[in-house]
Amino acid sequence: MYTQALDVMSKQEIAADRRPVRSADDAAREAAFEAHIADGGFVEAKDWMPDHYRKTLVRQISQHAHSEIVGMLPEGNWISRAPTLKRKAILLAKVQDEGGHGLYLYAAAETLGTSREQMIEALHSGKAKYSSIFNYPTLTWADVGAIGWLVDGAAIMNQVPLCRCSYGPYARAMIRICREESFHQRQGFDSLLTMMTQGTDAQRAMVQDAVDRWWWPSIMMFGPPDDASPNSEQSMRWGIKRISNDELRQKFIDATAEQARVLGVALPDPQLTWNEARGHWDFGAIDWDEFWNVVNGHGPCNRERLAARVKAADDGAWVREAALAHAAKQAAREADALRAA
Ligand code: BYC
Repeated sequence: MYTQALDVMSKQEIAADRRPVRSADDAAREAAFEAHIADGGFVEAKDWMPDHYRKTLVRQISQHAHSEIVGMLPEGNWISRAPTLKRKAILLAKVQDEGGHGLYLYAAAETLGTSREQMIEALHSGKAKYSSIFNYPTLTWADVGAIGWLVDGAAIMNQVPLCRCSYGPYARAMIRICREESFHQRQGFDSLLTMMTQGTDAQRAMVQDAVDRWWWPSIMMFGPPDDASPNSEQSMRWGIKRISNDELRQKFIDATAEQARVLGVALPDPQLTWNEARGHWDFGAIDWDEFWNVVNGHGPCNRERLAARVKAADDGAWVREAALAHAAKQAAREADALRAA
């Protein structure tokens, strides 16, 4: 049996995991696994895999699932206040999509031997992380557009390479998710463009204010710089991550700087300039203290977000209990019918 541990490995465990393997059989399996991955091969749920590969995937996929579910909250806050029926229908569909993404991802993580309950418990107890970005508040309607444009835009940049992740169930979930994320990004851009081109001065100022607040947190979504990213080297070697945090961040900034021009908004970075020699946009220093502060639970909305998830789980407990009782009754009835036949 594989271990079902959800916890991130401690440094000692990781070191232990990398000690010379115990038996010749294990060594051969590990070598075959590494060669299969190096050859571009995929891994399926029933295949043998090193324990650390399994744990890394459970960590990343469950955190990704939590991000989708917690990510419903900032935008959900605006469903009842959307300015038109069209925008309300779009927002409802988007938030519902995020819930669906969470479910695909929890299901993908379950194929690795962890349970939904374990993952939810890790989120509620604060043991598991979720994306830093969802700990910022949505103060105006323009924040909904800015989330679509910037947050979903960053998410797509990060998630398209995950469609080629070496773990098959995660890669397949990501293909479907990315299709929907691209609609999410476009609706955000469209909403902001409408306000910028057809709106009032006050609406244009509201868009600029939202962009000012979401820009830096969005580029932090890609995670710490490569030289401060403890998981990257191994995850890249195992084909879990295909492109590094910094490379993805640069690709996102390059694409977004051009889109900002079309929108007519300024990105809040005086050092953002096109570098002809590099063929990329240069950008200013990221405030990594702010990032770690938010990741470690001290962002503007961390408490509120977690409390909302815990309350939703508590409020929904009776539904889960009723569904289980109903399923047990039905199973008993079917067993009786079988015995009688
Ligand atoms: N926020 O070694 P690193 C969405 C943690 S949902 C919080 O580089 P890794 C959407 C990291 O977990 C988008 N924590 O890690 C939904 C690690 O801590 P642990 C969510 C972060 O895993 C609704 C430590 O920092 N996307 O789009 O190699 C509405 C060191 O980092 C963050 C995903 O989850 C962060 N931003 O790389 C709208 C994508 N960044 O776990 C939109 C899948 C880093 O060692 N995940 N940390 O304690 C990934 O691609 C990778 O996990 C990351 C980090 C690039 C995020």
